[in-house]
Amino acid sequence: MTLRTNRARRRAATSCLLLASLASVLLPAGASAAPTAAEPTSMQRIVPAPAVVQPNPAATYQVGPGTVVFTSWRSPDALQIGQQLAGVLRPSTGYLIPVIPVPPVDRPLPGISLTLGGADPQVGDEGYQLDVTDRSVVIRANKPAGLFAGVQSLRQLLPGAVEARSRQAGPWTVPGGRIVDYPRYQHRGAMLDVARHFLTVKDVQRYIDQITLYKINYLHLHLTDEQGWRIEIPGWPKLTQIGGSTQVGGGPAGYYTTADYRAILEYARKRYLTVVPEIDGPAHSNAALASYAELNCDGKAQPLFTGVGPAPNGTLCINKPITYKFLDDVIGRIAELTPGPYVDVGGDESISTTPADYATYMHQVEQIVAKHGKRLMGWGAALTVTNPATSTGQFWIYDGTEDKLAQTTHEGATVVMSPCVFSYLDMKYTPTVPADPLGLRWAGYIEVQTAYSWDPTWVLPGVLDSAVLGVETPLWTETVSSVADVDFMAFPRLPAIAEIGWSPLATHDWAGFSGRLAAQGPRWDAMRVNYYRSPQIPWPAGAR
Ligand code: TNX
Repeated sequence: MTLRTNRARRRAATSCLLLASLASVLLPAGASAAPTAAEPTSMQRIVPAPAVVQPNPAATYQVGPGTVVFTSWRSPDALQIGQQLAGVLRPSTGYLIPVIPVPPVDRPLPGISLTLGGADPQVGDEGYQLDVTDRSVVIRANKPAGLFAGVQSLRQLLPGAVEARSRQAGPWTVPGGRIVDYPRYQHRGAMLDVARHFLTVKDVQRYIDQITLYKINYLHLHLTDEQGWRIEIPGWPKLTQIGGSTQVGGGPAGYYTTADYRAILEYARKRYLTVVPEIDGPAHSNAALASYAELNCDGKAQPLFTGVGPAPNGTLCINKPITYKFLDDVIGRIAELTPGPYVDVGGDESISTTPADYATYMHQVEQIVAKHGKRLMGWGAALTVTNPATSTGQFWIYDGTEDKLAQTTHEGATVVMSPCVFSYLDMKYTPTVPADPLGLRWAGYIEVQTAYSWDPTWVLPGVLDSAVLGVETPLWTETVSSVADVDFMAFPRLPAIAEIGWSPLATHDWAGFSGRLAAQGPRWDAMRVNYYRSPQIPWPAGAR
């Protein structure tokens, strides 16, 4: 990271720390209490906290050798979700767990039922009801996404060992009671930077498995930056041949072929996760400029850049028509491949572009995005110039653009909250954790309690409440180069952000959260997640 960017970012970030101190005043009582050692054993152990939980200590359902998963008749979605659940249960329990579509019944069948339709309307499209008695578990939802969410809760009601891929000792008890659950915000995102260090399709799928367990429903893929171009674009083969050849620190890297990208999209679709592809510009573009000489103002290709921070000349040439032909091809291609509503155009840290040139670039780009039928998403600065009515901004820093960003929400823009001092998963937890070289410091240290101590309603002053779509937690990968690193930086902070996005504000409570988070430890052990054993969390004895 260059000193210049680091210092500028740090200055911009610290004004946010003032807001952080407001958190204790604005959040409900209990939010700053010390962690308790009490490990929740009942239904109250789910992260993110469900909207309504009514435990029934008199009842427990036992998954046994005869347990069957029943799914709604003639619903390929329910069947698929049932098979996913059986895929979790079979290896660890050793049971057969058949998945059987059944017609509607008056009384729950003995077993686990995944039922589409007829749920309380207040649970909407992503919520669910979960009823556990001695005889049955019934998850009922209006839409498949809700059934999927209910299954994630059911997994968390079972002992963590259920996640192991080899046979474990039971019993496989589900605590009794009723849950009625639905999200507070429609957008609960995670961003993965596959440009600074490349992550394979398998690595991304592993992350998808981890984040969807916490009801994350958007995956923002940062596909291009100074150090790498990671997506194949027909007609522009050198983007991946040259731009995809390396990464931070040098050495070989990689890119997604169209088939690879489709594999990510399909894996995400089956987990009710919407992919938001990002093509950053006009800055953060050295990989493209190294691939094609004609994209440079002087017609000379940039050398590849494998350092950290901005490349010396990593900005696209604003006044060359080929820049926009290139963007039309790139954005057109990813719009064609990606089913979700957004194409993200970046727009961050354009320090070497004049405001007029920045506006010229963004105005062209927003027309290209609209032409290809998508909604523009961009880092906060982009919204200082784009049409608010057709744009979604991502708030990340107090760098002078935030007032304008907040203002645009009164003119039709929507916004997603990624405050760097709370939600940046690439920051260190403490001055010494993780050990160098992993983790950055410029936005401060983010221990788990800090990641949990904010709310989307106050983090961007002046924002229109109804324009806040939700939250997103970015993982930048300048220092992150393996799945073990990804695990360590994301867990246990990512579930904190997921809870801020999903759970009603009334459930926000540090003591409760830290206890519920502790219950995830054995689950992550079973999943072989390399999580940070934060001393702030009362992990159960025996957790590795
Ligand atoms: C700022 S957040 C950036 C990224 C870096 C990150 C490192 C944002 C929009 N820009 O390019 O990777 O800091 O923490």
